[in-house]
Amino acid sequence: MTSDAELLFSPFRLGDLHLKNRVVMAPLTRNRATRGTDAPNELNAEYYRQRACAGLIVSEATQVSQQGQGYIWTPGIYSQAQVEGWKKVTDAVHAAGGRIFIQLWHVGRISHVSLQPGGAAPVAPSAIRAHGKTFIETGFADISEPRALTIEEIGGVVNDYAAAAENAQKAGFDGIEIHAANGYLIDQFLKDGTNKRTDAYGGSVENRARFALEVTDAILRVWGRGRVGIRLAPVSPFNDISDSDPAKIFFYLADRLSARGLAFIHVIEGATGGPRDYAPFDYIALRKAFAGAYIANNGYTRELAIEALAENRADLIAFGKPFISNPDLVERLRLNAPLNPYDQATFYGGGAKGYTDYPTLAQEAMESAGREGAGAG
Ligand code: 8OZ
Repeated sequence: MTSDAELLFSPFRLGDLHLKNRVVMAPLTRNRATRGTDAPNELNAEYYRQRACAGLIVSEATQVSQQGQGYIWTPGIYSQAQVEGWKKVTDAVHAAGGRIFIQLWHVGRISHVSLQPGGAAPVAPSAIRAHGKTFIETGFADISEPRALTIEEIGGVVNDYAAAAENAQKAGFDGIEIHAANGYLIDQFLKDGTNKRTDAYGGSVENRARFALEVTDAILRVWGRGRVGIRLAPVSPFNDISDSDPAKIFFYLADRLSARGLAFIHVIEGATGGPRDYAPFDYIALRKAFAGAYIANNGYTRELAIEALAENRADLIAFGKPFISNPDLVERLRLNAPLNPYDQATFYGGGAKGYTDYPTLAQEAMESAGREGAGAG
């Protein structure tokens, strides 16, 4: 193995945490929380335990309130049952030698009335409906028309994040990733395609970043800066979102987050799950504008990851889909072994199939030895 490849498997100090390697499991929505309570369960604990080889696991996006939910069977962190469910997950990951942050999520306008408290309209910075579908009990459905949050309500949503951050401590997480990407509530405030407010939360970059920074500060009061990071998607159009000048808002935000000593920014480079060169953006400059660690994400292969670390364009690399189908992804990357293909049909919803039944290399070897044994007999 070349020394360039070794970097991916070398330890890293993230905030005040020691990570055993530079491979991050990206947050992945799987819609397998317990029906009715949205609490994580034993199957979810087993799934995360299997993937504890990652230097850091970022949990699937987890709603901070029922209002923050936009898809069926995604987990929450606002009830006692959810805290207890997540404790099973964190205990399993820690027992297997892993580290896990929870990704805190409010979907804003990307929701459906059937998921909202009292069947109400989803909330957003401005009453602009997203073109697209969400996933509800009966299947895909058009995203509902949102209503604009009042200025008084915004403080309440910030409090929901703070309460969720406290619950995350009770549930035994190692830290928090704030989900500010992919067209959800924080991103909706940041970008001018979705934020048409004329109060202190809209207009200038300072105003559009206000909500993100208030949420960050509320979480920092609970956790301290060594344990908090944020996920950003400067140019991604995912969930019908756009901004007229992404560099302006994201460089401002990076500067303000850097001043707060946040542990990391986790950046989706390009279009989420799509082209990395979707729109021009200087990620190297963004990294330089931020004092903490830079986690790179989106379409990284072993080769791209090794190259990004060797060229000092990132500190850590987050892998998404490869982690779905390869519980032992770190070992496979280390050995440059083939990866199991993933089955897109089992990404969202369902049970163990396509979730906890992907084999490790060792299991594959045992199975083929078993077959050979049977053939010889
Ligand atoms: C896929 C399906 C539903 C939600 C994201 C939380 O993109 C998500 C998500 C992805 O950040």
